[in-house]
Amino acid sequence: MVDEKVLRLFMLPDAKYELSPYGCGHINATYLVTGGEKKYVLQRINDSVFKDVDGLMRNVGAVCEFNIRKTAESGGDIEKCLNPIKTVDGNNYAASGDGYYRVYNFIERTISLDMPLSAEHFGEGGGCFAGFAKNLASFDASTLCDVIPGFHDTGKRVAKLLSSIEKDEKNRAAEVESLIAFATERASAAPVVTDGINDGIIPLRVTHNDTKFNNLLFDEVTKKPVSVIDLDTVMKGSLLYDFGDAVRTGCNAAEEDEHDLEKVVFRKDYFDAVKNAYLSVMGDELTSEEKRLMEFSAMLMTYECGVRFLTDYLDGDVYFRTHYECQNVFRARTQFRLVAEMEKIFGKMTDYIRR
Ligand code: ADP
Ligand code: GN1
Ligand code: MG
Repeated sequence: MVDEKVLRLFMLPDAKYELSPYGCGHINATYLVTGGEKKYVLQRINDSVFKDVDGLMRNVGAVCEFNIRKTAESGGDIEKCLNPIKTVDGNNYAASGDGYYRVYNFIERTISLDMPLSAEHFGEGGGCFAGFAKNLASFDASTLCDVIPGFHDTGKRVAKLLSSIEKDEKNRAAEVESLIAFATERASAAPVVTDGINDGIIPLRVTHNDTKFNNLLFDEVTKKPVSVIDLDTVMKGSLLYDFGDAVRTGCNAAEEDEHDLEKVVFRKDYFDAVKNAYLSVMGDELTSEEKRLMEFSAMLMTYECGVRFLTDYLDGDVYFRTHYECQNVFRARTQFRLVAEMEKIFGKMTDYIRR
């Protein structure tokens, strides 16, 4: 647990603040800060995941500022925008002891949800992510640093899995043979989106890159989406990454680490709702190749996430926060089952290979 003295490094009104662990992200350590007139969110930035904390916080600062300006221009409520609180030195993060910390305004009267409440609700959430991409369309992407190079380069993710299988440092590969087989059978489809980018038929845009459902905040009463959060991975990317990753969490009827695979049902009505929402916001800008690959991207991003969970299990659970032994195996199993369910509706991933 972090010491609340770290808060003195930030420009916060004097008060006797208290910290309590908050949210259920897999990467940063998040604390709710209470005791003052306003609440805040303190995060210890995971610097083994984000090697360039300074570059990361420059991205976050610039994107937040841009988003606040756009929101104000369109008459929106800027209190609902994520906004890093300055340190006493005028920075937007502070180094303290063994780590790096930042403080955000707490977005009041909101909740986060791991799953949408209905197909229509998922459409609204997906539309909010699409609106975020649209809002940032005029942001100069060349000013953003690649916080995690190749973050959604699925081919590279598969290559990393193969190398972890080869090393098998924790002697775990034999236990997960069927998952490894599932991953390798589909490996040839991994580069479809990156190939499209390299061929110039899929455009690069400023994208969020981590559009899981609990990276949205909802009004606690109306349950309407009010904010996009977790801006750590905002970089140049394909909108297919954002669409596909949103489908991964929003269309699964079960938890990300569900143990009972029978419960892992792909909700096609949720998919239709989110696809329509994306098309209504971004439809005019999408190329025909992007439209062709919307179903595929849902399978690809779910597959990629399964590959990453499986790799992390083989590496000894060093990347994603786990709460019990083998959680990464359950996470990978669920992702792969969801891919298999999608393949029944959309056709095999490998059917989408163009070249
Ligand atoms: P991680 O990268 O670990 O996923 P997030 O930035 O997504 O971290 O934060 C984790 C959780 O904390 C979110 O899912 C949300 O519930 C909550 N949260 C984060 N920032 C805020 C905020 N500014 N206001 C309210 N809740 C927040
Ligand atoms: C992580 O930070 P969080 O929990 O929102 C991960 C995503 C994965 C997701 C899987 C920076 O997201 O890429 O899709 O877990 N974020 C990072 O649940 O690796
Ligand atoms: Mg998060």
